[in-house]
Amino acid sequence: MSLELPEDFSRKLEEAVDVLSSATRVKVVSHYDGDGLCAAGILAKALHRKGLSFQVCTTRALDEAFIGALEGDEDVILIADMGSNSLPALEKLSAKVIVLDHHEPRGDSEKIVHINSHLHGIDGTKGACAATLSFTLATVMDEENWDLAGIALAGAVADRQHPGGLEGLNRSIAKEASEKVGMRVDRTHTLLGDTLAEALSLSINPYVVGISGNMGGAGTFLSDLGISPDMRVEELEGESKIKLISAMSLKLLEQGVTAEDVKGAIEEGYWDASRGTYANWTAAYVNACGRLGMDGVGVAICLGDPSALEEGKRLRKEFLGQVLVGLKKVEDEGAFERNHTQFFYVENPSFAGTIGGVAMRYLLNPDLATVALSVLTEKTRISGRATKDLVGKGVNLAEAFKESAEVLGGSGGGHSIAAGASIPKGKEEKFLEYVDNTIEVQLEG
Ligand SMILES: [Mn+2]
Repeated sequence: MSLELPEDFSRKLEEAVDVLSSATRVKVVSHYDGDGLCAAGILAKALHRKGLSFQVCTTRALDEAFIGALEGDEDVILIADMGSNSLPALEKLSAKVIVLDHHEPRGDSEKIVHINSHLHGIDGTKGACAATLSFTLATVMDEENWDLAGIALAGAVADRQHPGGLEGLNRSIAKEASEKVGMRVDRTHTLLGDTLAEALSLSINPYVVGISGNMGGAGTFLSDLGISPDMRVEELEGESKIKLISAMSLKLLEQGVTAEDVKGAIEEGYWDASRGTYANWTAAYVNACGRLGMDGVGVAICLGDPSALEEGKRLRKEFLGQVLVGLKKVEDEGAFERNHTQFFYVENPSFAGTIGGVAMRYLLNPDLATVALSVLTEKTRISGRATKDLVGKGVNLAEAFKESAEVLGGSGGGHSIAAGASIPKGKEEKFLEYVDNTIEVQLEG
């Protein structure tokens, strides 16, 4: 018994397995973010188990230059978390190309084995990510790969597809994995760290003013509740746990956070029995690796390397430390507001998406889309986040970013709720104006 999938989706996966079974050398290309690295780890493990010769590489962007450089000895190129918007360029490669993507595709291809959740009625913002698509392919290759279900869901968590509960393919995997490999879906708090004070001070989901990024503040908050700041996180149980979560929720309400995000202090947890850890924790470590440019460590964690896991724990603290500095700046200085958007600047573009998403939920105006800009040497990288509410009213950030960036000679895309763009430096003002106007049109439509 395997996953029940739409017939056209199953056919595509079979086609990909056929291509892989006759491959001599495979190149796996994936995105550097948490989901992309989990996808790479799953594909690497599955290819290794098949005894295939392969190489893994990760990238920030799948641009023309990068695609050109893919031409090599490999006869199969397997691209995850990207590719659906680069099909014409990928068609020029001499190798057989397989694409596993969950971003809204611009088209389809005859020549490429193009697997995109959107083409099979599965929403790529909530119902499927690159890691769950890669995992699905891996299970079609071999049932043995079901033990990688925790890595698949770590990808979904890294892409933040889980708040409010899993849907679509993600949910089917969790359900089936509970029978096959003992996965357990429960509810857990989001605190992760050695001591409670440390875990609270590193917390960004939720971001609690006066506590997040503030070890002293976190310690006082705990002491005032009669809980020892030095208590180990795993010892937090019973009454202390209820007391702490209630007090945090109260602080979030005072902070003006929406009821839905207040609930975010408790989230769905996916216990990965094959590894003895929560997929949510794996996601946190792997995500940090990618954000700090240590992509290889992230993939190694997915492959089960214990020393990589230790390194991932250290990198998570470093990553959050930097993200919290950016968030404190937003907390102190706020954002610039336009009619439908609010924007601010972030130095490091690798942190912009995280800072934008957290700032929108816990610090800024929830009625406006959030745009974080990073001005680099030649171009400006932009990351945007919308709320579910805005998307429900017609906002599609991917389209707004794509259209606005292309007019200015840049590029953009992503999802309706989270998008990215790259534009020539100096065109920021124009871009912000176009995005604001486009959203206005979307809201009227
Ligand atoms: Mn992804």
